[in-house]
Amino acid sequence: MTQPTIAKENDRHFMEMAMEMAAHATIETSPNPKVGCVIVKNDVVIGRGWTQAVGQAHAEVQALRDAAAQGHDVRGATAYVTLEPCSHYGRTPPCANALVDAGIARVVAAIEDANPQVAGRGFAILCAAGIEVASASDFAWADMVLTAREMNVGFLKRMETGKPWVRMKVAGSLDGKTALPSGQSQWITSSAARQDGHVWRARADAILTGIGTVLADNPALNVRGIATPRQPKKIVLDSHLRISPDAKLFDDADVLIVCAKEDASKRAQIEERGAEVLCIVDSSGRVDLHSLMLELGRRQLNEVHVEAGAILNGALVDANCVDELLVYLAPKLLGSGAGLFALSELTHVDQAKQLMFHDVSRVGDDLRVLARFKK
Ligand code: AOF
Ligand code: ZN
Repeated sequence: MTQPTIAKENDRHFMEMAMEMAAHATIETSPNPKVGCVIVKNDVVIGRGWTQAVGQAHAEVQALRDAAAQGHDVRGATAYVTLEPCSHYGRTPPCANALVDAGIARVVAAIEDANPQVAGRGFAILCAAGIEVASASDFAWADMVLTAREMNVGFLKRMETGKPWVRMKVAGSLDGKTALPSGQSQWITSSAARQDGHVWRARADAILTGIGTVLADNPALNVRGIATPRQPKKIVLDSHLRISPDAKLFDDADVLIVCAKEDASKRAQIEERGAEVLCIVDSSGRVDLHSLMLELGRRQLNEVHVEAGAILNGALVDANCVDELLVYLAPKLLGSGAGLFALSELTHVDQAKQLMFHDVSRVGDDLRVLARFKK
């Protein structure tokens, strides 16, 4: 790679614009990453683009088309992209070739694409064609690297580990209770916080829950009250296939029931409702959570949103299957009642699961905390 280590005067500004372009990409790009691109000539932006719905144009191609549609000549221009241009024939042809063919002279990309089919090959194609290439790390733009990674936290985790990014939503009183001992839980957090929860459901590729929650609440488990171009997949962990075929969640979208024990007649009833049944069992006869996550990764789910009860929450956290907690806390005390996580008992405080606060904000009357597990 030709490696200029000093950024040009407006490089940061134009990369920030490329980041803004990426923010226009919708969840319909999934499983593809959200990418933004601006093409700049003589310090003037002549093309803008962002990743379209899966199977359609990538950001670079959109930006080249935008420049062409306005009659601009992109030869000799610089392309700023939030991710390394792709090098492979996937659902669409390689963006690196499109940039070369268009006569782009310089490419500044925020980060390398962790997709093993790309992983540096996009940069190599550009360099081989004599294009000057730089990445945010060449310029020591640590903040840009973080922002670019954050945009595609699920895609990058899946590419790096084969598993989706798992975000677990919990809501409770300030003393960490989700329900009274009677089971009553409606409502502890405010409607603003519950609505905010739908925004997080909407950005996920799947919503995952346990059979306990389905039997207790009969949730629809879909996105409501906000516009979304598609509903996430619904996944229920139901070891013994106890779900009723009349459960509300079968009414729409794509449903996957994960069990640990075959039951042909129950399977047939569930399949009759248009859902899929998958048996993934571990050596102790329970759903194998790690194999499940790998399976969800194989199915190209980037982000999984968990909304479950304390038992499944605890099992997923104990198995280190969770990346992030999304916690809503109401300014109330309930005293006794169910907690947020049924974790295995520790013998020493040093064994506590370690997290870092990623974001803390107020939503309506409640507090919203995003905390990430330390790896
Ligand atoms: C880019 N620009 O805007 C995006 C990229 O099946 P395809 O052809 O759509 O390729 C998908 C892969 O392309 C995806 O896994 C990721 O590696 C890359 N995404 N690349 O140059 C873009 N969205
Ligand atoms: Zn591409």
